[in-house]
Amino acid sequence: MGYIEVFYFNTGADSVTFTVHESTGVISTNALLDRESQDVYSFTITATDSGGRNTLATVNITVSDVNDNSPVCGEAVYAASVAESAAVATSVISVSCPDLDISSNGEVCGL
Ligand SMILES: [Ca+2]
Ligand SMILES: [Ca+2]
Repeated sequence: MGYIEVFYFNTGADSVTFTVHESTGVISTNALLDRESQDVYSFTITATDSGGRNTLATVNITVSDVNDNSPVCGEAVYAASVAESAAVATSVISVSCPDLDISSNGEVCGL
């Protein structure tokens, strides 16, 4: 008989965040994720057969972004002055309100 029963174990540094089902190999989250805190996880899976032979594989998981942050302005109040003779389209002040999200979730518009 072959050693057809395989057991999977997560042995990497990020094994607290992800667990691997011992018999199915399905990897699941084990904690809430926050892409703005950590966007990539890497850990090692050990697959062991019932005869004790094993092999390793590296699992890299990227956390995709959701729009869970609002833009944050550098100042609560901006003050500027402009001459009454200013031409149309004269620049007055620039405000910056960056957004921690990425891609379209972090694009700030409407200023
Ligand atoms: Ca956002
Ligand atoms: Ca986000």
